[in-house]
Amino acid sequence: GENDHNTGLVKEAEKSKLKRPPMYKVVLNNDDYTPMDFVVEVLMKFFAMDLDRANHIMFRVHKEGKAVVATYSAEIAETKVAQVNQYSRANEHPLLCTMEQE
Ligand code: TYC
Repeated sequence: GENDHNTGLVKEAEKSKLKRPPMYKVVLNNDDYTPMDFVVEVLMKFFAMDLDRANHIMFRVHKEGKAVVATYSAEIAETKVAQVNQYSRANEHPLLCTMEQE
């Protein structure tokens, strides 16, 4: 930006004001026990995916071990992770959802 020539000199307070909020990847992890249909249901219910997209992401997790489902601000990512893990536990499945800063 216009302050780039001052990058090393501008106050920390001014830099923080200009910085974009950190974004977080919401990750779905594979396991040996959660039924494929339940994973697809979760992706449709909490991430507004249609059936074809949910199946595609589910199989990516199944084959690769994990996959990024979506990227959000910290507060939304935390909410999605909590909702998925609570719903999985309520249905007695070990499905694990995690988040990582981009
Ligand atoms: N591996 C599971 C099975 O064979 C399916 C599965 C897919 C589980 C994705 C978790 O995040 C997951 N039933």
